[in-house]
Amino acid sequence: KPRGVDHIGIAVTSIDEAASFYRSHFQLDIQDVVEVPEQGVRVAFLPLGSVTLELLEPLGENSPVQKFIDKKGPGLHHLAIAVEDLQDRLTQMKRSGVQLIDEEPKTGAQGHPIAFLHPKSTHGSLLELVERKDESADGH
Ligand code: CMX
Repeated sequence: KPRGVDHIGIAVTSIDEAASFYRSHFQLDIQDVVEVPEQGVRVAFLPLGSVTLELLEPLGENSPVQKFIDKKGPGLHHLAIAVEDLQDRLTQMKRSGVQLIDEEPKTGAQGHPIAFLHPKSTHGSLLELVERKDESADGH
C-alpha cells in the first residue's frame, strides 16, 4: 500500500503572489524555492501538517504548467503519492496497461525519485509517485 500523500501540486502564475495569500490567511511560510528547468518550473514548498503544498510557477512558454494554466487556469495540478519501490510499481503498472509519463524514475524537485502517470489513465488526475527512502511519508 502507498505510504500517504507526499505533496499537492498547485499551478500558480506567481509564487510571490500565491505565497502572500497563504502567509496572510493561513500563516504558512515558504520553506524553500527551487528551479527545476528539466520540468519547466520554479517550485515553492509550504509545509502544511503532514503534507507539503508545492506551488508551481511556469518557467517559460513550453512549461507543462504554462500549458495547464493556459487551458484550465491556475489551481490544483497534481497529487503526489508516497510509495516504496517506485521502479517495481512502474513496471507493474506498465504491465497492467497504465500510461506512464515517466517509464523510469527521475529526480524530483526535492531530490527524491519521482514519476508521473498520465491523467488519461488515472480517471483525470495527474498523479505523481514519490519514493522517499529514509523518511516516513510525513517526514518533511
Ligand atoms: N491534471 C489533469 N489533466 C491534465 C493535466 C493535469 N495537471 N495536465 C494536462 N492534463 C490533460 C489535458 O487537459 C489534456 O486532456 P484532453 O486531451 O482531454 O484535453 C491531456 O491531459 C493532454 O494535455 P495537453 O494539454 O495536450 O498537454 P501534454 O499532452 O503536452 O502534457 C502531460 C500533458 C500531463 C503529459 C504533461 O503536462 C506532463 O508531462 N506533466 C507531468 C510533468 C509536470 O507536470 N511537471 C511539473 C511539476 C514538476 C514537479 O512537481 O517537480
